[in-house]
Amino acid sequence: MHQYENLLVQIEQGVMWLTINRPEQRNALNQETLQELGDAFSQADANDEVKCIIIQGAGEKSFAAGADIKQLHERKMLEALIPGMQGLYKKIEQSSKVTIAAVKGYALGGGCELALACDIRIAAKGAKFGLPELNLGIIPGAGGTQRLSRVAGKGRALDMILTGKIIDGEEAERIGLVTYLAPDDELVTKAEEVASQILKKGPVAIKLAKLAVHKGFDVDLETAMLIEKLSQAVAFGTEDKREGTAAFLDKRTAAFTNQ
Ligand code: CO8
Repeated sequence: MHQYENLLVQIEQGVMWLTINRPEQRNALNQETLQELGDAFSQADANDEVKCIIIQGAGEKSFAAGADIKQLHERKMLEALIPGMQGLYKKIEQSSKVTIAAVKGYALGGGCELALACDIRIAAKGAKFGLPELNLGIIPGAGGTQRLSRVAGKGRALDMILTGKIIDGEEAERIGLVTYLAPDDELVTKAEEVASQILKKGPVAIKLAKLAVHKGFDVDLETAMLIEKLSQAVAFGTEDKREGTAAFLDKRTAAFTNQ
């Protein structure tokens, strides 16, 4: 695994921990950090040892305070058309590994959008979520206008985007922006607990379940059901399916092999 400038990477028992490490800049996501995140995801996807990726921010104050405004200030119109942050977050959403955002402190703008691109969001009670891009004369451009609407509803997304208000972890849980809430000092434990459930599952079934949910969400119901059925047919052809069902009948823990 590469050594990065702005990202700490640790692999422990099937979990890759990615820690955005620019705490003095509130973990603002500059181009270098985004590139490192992309590289770490490529490495994770190619590594069978990794089943789950947990993203967190270094320090107590921030998960990620969004795109680096110093760099945004210099960016020209056509540069907004490159895949950039939106492309990276698509890659994260489409990762074959389960992704968890463990949010403490600020998750603003591109930081909130990064959490939204993950499969599961866990927040400390004191976390602060917001999409304040309109204050800067721009709009959420890394999936925020779409993913927030999808998890919290169009009305709440419009409210958060148009007012730029910042909500705490409890409010984020109430509106469905986060899945789990934890006391500030138990965030890591909660993330480990959720990851431990995922580690017991077969990697092929994880990939297929993610594919069916994510791809199915954006198409009509009939097509979505077909995606589910075809994904299930693939699962039925795997050794993991034979092992999982046999283990249940033998009253033992399944030993999945990713085949
Ligand atoms: N970018 C650059 N630097 C930042 C950022 C940021 N997003 N956030 C904080 N910093 C820096 C500050 O400039 C400051 O630096 P310095 O010490 O050198 O002056 C340092 O971090 C500490 O910041 P504060 O003193 O402000 O710390 P506080 O704890 O008082 O406040 C906040 C923390 C509330 C997070 C505050 O810093 C803040 O409001 N930050 C900006 C949040 C924001 O507006 N985020 C949205 C950015 S835009 C975006 O994400 C767009 C994504 C889509 C892009 C698509 C492009 C095509």
